[in-house]
Amino acid sequence: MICYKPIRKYFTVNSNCFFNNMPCGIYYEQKRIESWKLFVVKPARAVYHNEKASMKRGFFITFEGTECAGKSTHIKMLEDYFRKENIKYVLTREPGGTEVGEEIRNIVKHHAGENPVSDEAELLLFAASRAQHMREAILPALSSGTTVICDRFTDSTVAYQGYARGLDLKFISTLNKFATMGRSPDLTIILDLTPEESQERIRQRNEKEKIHDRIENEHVSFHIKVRNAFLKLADEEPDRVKIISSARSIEVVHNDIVKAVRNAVASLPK
Ligand code: Z5A
Repeated sequence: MICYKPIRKYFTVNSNCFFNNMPCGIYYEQKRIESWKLFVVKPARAVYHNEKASMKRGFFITFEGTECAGKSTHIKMLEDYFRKENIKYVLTREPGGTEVGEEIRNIVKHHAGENPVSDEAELLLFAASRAQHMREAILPALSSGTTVICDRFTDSTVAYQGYARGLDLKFISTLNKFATMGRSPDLTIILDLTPEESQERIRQRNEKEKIHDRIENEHVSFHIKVRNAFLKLADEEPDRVKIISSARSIEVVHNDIVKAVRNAVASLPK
């Protein structure tokens, strides 16, 4: 039952145990006492499924971008590609992806009561949706070896609540780690559009259907901050985050997305 499998400076104990249907590994810090040739282990932290604790590992892709950047369009096309290639995947979104998350989604997107949702409450609502989503849907899928495509994730919180609303970035980073149990995407595709292009697509969409959307209704300066934040995130983490211009034909954008996915899968440690 105890499998002492040295992983860098950790031992994994009980790596086959489950908690709330999720594979769970407990890592112990290892200290070697030379003269006795003994290992003294001390509990360090519990880590639910992650790549160190499991043999199977699904690929985790997130899509980000400003309003109307084409996420839904391109996620659909990527689904078609995965189906053709017989790649097992699940599609999900944030906020949402679970019953609890979908209820939260309705509040953060459409709350129109007399008293507005505060910025702080909004941040915590996104985090609550994510925490539920990770435990109930994303981690179990990844641990079964299924690819997960998620429409928006932690980078949206950094861009919207952090850079655009001005909430504390360090706190957001801690909150994101807490909600995700430290699991970050393997690949994040940011579909990039200038705010003007984005506003034009919103205008065209609104001609067909206009629904009250709190965040979409923010001033253009807010959306400029969001876009700049996404560009900065790509600059900071070039291995994970890829910017793909969405101001080109749908087919050209799709081909770039497929290339980015194939490259990222190929570069995963085996
Ligand atoms: N949010 C947050 O603040 N913090 C967080 O932590 C998280 C989210 C997770 C979710 O809204 C909101 O929550 C979002 C951020 C915030 N709000 N904002 N703003 P959502 O999920 O409902 O909405 P969205 O993510 O912004 O997506 P969207 O508006 O539905 O757009 P999209 O999916 O990116 O675009 P689309 O529907 O695929 O395309 C829009 C139109 O453009 C459509 O007519 C297409 O045919 C057209 N299109 C797409 N690609 C092209 C190209 N290449 N050429 C021409 N036309 C194109």
